[in-house]
Amino acid sequence: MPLPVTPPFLGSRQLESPRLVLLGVPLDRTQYYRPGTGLAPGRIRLVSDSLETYSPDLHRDLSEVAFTDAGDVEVGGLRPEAAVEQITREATLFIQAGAIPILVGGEHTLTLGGVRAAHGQYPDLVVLQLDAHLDLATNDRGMTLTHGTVFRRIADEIGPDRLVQLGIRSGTREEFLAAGRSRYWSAEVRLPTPLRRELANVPIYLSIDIDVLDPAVAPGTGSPEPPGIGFRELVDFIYSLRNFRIVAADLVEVSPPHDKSDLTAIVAAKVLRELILLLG
Ligand SMILES: [Mn+2]
Repeated sequence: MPLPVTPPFLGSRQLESPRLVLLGVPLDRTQYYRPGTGLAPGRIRLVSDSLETYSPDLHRDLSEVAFTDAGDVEVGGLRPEAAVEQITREATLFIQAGAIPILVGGEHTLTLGGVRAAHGQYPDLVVLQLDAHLDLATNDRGMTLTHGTVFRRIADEIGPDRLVQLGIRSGTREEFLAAGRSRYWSAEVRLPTPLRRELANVPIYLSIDIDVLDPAVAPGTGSPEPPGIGFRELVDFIYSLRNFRIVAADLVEVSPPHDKSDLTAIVAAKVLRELILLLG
């Protein structure tokens, strides 16, 4: 079972059968330029207390949502492959119990665990990735599973036609060639109307890399990539998924040691609040 944490995320209640479960995943193994994402789950929980439980955009309060912070997945000291197996096991338990897990990273590598858990239950799963980077490398400094290769591994497992990549503005020539096989990719954070219709009744895994935002908005991340969208655009996109079947989600790559005045952690906490309220 996950480790208990103090304090839990804003508005968390201990419930028999929660609809939404937050799981911290302090995985921080493959970030070579500047590590720090392992500290994010704790920091995001801590700063979430500075927010209100009520969203004026959604007219909804966390007290009206069956939401539990279940603590952290124990990934300390594990290699990425073993950590991903641990994440898959724990996320699967919650999905089988009828809950929507929201994984809070940690590095983007953890998404493979969340996707495996969701794909095990929903074979027609589509992964919707919001990210500055394609993360489609076949190999990253000799390693096959890192936050730079994770969507290549996901495409290998569920099929590239099950991957939608938005906000993209960075990758190698080879990664952009690989992105040509994805269901869709765009620099914009927007779904064309025909694709929106196609995805309307499909189970969706939503993965939000905080670096999809402009580094001016979210400086505390491992691989900042100017330019990028603003906070308003990100939450409006999330609201636009209101009628979609989101079965699992994650928010990754916040790096507290590189943050300014906890700004990125607060942005992440507010994105999570809106996502929890929307899905609840
Ligand atoms: Mn990423």
